[in-house]
Amino acid sequence: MLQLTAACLPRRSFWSRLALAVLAFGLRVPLQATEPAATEPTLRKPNVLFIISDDLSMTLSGMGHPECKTPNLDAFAKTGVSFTSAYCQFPLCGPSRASLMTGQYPMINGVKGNGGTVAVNRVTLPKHFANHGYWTGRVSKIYHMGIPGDIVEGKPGNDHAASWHEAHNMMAMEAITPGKATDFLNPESVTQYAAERKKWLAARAANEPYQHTQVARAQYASIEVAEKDRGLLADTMATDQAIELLQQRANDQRPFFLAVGLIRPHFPFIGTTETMGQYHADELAIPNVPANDHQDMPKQTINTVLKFEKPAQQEMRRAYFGAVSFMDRQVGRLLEAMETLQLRDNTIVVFVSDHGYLLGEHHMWKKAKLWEEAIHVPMIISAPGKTQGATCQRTVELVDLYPTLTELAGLPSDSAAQGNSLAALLENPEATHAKQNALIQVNGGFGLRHGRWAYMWYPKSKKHPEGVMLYDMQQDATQYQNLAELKEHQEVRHRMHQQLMQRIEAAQGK
Ligand SMILES: [Ca+2]
Repeated sequence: MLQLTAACLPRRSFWSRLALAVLAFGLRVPLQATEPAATEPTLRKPNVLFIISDDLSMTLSGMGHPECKTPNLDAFAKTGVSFTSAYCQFPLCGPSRASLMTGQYPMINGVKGNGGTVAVNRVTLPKHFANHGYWTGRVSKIYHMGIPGDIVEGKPGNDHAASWHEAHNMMAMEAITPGKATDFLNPESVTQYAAERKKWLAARAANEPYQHTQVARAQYASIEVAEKDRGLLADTMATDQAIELLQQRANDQRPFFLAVGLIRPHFPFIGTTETMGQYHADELAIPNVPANDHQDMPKQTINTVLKFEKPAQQEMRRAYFGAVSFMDRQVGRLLEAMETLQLRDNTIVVFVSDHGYLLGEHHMWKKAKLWEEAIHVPMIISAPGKTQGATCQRTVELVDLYPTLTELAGLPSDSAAQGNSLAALLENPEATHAKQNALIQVNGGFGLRHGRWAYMWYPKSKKHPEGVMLYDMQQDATQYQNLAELKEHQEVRHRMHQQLMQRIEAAQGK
C-alpha cells in the first residue's frame, strides 16, 4: 500500500511545487514486510541505530583525510570509538552488505555478486534482534539495491524482507534531479537529462511505474543541486523518514533496531551547492600514478582503467567530496533528532560504509578490487557506557559487527555468525582482538591485510596464471611496487600466503 507522508515532500522550489502538484502519493514507498515474530518479552534493552553509507572510502576528516570535510561524523566520533583499520569482506555492495548482515563470510552465505540474495531463513542481524523482542526497521539501502536504478524506480533491490517489521524504499530522480550536471565520460548525455526527468515526473503523476533508461544510469557524473531542492534527494528523504520512525519508536515499549541506508557518495556524485561549493577543484590533489604502475600487476587485476585529465579528476574528487559532505549532513540531522528525542543515552549507534572506492588510483575507478582504497572503510561505534572519543587501530572486519551488536545488547550469540565481537575494544581500544588480519574476497581472488603488509592472491584460472601481489604499506601506502617476485620478500610472501590459506579454511569452517 502506498502511503502519503507529508514530511517527504520537498521544500518550496519550483520542482518541489511541481512535485507537490502532480504527485498523488509520497516519494517514499513503504513496504510491509512479514512481521518477524517476537519470541520472548524483554526488559528495556538498548536501541540500535545502524547507519551505512554507500561507496564511502576513508574520507572522514576526523580520521585524517586532508581535504574532505565531515564535521558531523567527526563530532559523532567524539562519542564513540573510531576504527581506523576496518576492512570489508568483499569490495562490492551486495556481497559486503550480505556478509555484514548475516555475520558470515561470502563463501558461507553464498552472496558473491550483486545479484545474490541472503537466504530467506538466515537469522540476519536485525532478525536476531527481532527474535529477541526488538522492533526492526529499514530505511532505503541496507541489503543490495542498484544505485541509481532501484532508486529512480523506487524499488527494494535484493532486500531480506524477513529482517524487518517495516521497510521504506526511496524514490528519487538521482542524476536527472534538476541542478548543474556534468558527465565526465559522456558529456553530451546531460542534454538528455531534462527530457528523462519529464518522463519520470509524468510516470509519477500518472501513478505508473517509471522504467529507467541508460540516461538515468549516469556513472561518472556529478549533479550540484540548489539548496532549496535538497528535499528531492534520496538521502534527505531517507533521513526525514528515519526521523519520523525515531519519533514513533521513542516512546514504544519495545527497543528498536533501525537501519538507515544513505546512498551517497555512490555515483552519480550528488550534493548541494553548499556541500560541493566548499571545495575548489584546482586545489585538490590527484594520485601521482607512475607510468609503469601496471607493469608488475597480474593482468586480472587491471580493469576499469580510465585516464581522465587532471582537471576532470579534480572535478570528480570535488563532486565525490561534496557528496560525502552531503551524506555527512544527513548523519548530523539523524543524530540531532536522537538528541531531541532523548534517545542517545540508551542507543548504540554504528556508522559504517559497505566498502571503499577508487578515485583514479592506479588509473582505476570504483570498486570490486583489492586495492587499499576499495577495501578499507571508516567505522565508528558509539555505545552507552563505552569509551568515547578514542581511536582503535586494531585490524577488524565488517563481519565482526554482528557479534558486536549482539553482545552489546546482551542478546545470546548466534551460532552461525562468524565474526568476533569488538565489545572488548570498545572498553579498551588497545585490547587484543581475536584476529590479527582481515580476510577479503573479490571475484577471482582473495586479500589479506595484516598490519604492515597487504597480500593479494588470484589463483590460477582458465584465463590467467596465478597472480600474486605483496605491498609494504609502511613504505608504499599507495601500492605502486609489487614485492611478490623479489627475492628478499619471499619469506614474508610465503608467510602471508599461509596465513591467507588458514583464514580461508577457518572461514569455510574447516
Ligand atoms: Ca556500495
